[in-house]
Amino acid sequence: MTNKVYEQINAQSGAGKKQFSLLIDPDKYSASQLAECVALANRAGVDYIFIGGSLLTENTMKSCVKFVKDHSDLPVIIFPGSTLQFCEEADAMFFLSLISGRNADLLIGRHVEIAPLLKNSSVEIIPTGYMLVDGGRPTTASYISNTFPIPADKPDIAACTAMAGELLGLKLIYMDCGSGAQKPLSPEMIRTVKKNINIPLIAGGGIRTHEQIETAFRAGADIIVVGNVIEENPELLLRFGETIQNLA
Ligand code: 1GP
Repeated sequence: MTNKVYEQINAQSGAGKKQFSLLIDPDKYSASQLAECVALANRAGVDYIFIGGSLLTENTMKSCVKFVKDHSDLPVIIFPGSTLQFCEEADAMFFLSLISGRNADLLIGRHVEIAPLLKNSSVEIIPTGYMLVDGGRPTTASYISNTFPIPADKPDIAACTAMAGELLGLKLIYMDCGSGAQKPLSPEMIRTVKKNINIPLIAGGGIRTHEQIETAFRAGADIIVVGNVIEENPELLLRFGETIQNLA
């Protein structure tokens, strides 16, 4: 197993590069929409393509990963809603531990079940502390994970959780309001977490405008993730890409 993808994330974050990620939920894209979206991602300066979803019903994970790999040179990282979403075609997978919750299954249980398969795979495994933050309404992620998100106005809880994740040896923190959140992470939440950790910070959930992207980066996010809004309007990728280039 190589560490290529993580090394890229870590080096870019260390250099202060604002990184941009597109999240593709395979259930939400027809074949033609996927083709359009991947072509736009290639042109928009997207850095990574995350693929996965809190609940997939169509069994299209593998074909989606394969399609993206065949049509883009961007690193493809599985962002798994469940261990069923693992597939060998990806470059890397976030090995998520849901550290904002107290559901033992999502902290360590599922990991035990899939560990032997991952050990024998060539997919790069990135140990990631996943933190759900309240984004104004229950999301599929909070419902399916059966966990309470961190309250949006408690940055100190988020910071202590992220610090614990780092001390446990996790390599990344992914802080997320969940797909389709009403409100994205507050700048204060991002700033407080970032100030207290020395590992890259991914921020996502409910980001819909270039102003929100700018705010998240200025607060200290190393990578921002957009999903939902791109399903509705793929052309926005180009607009967002421009915003991010102008911030650099
Ligand atoms: C969700 O962070 C991602 O896990 C992206 O959220 O779909 O709301 O952009 P959106």
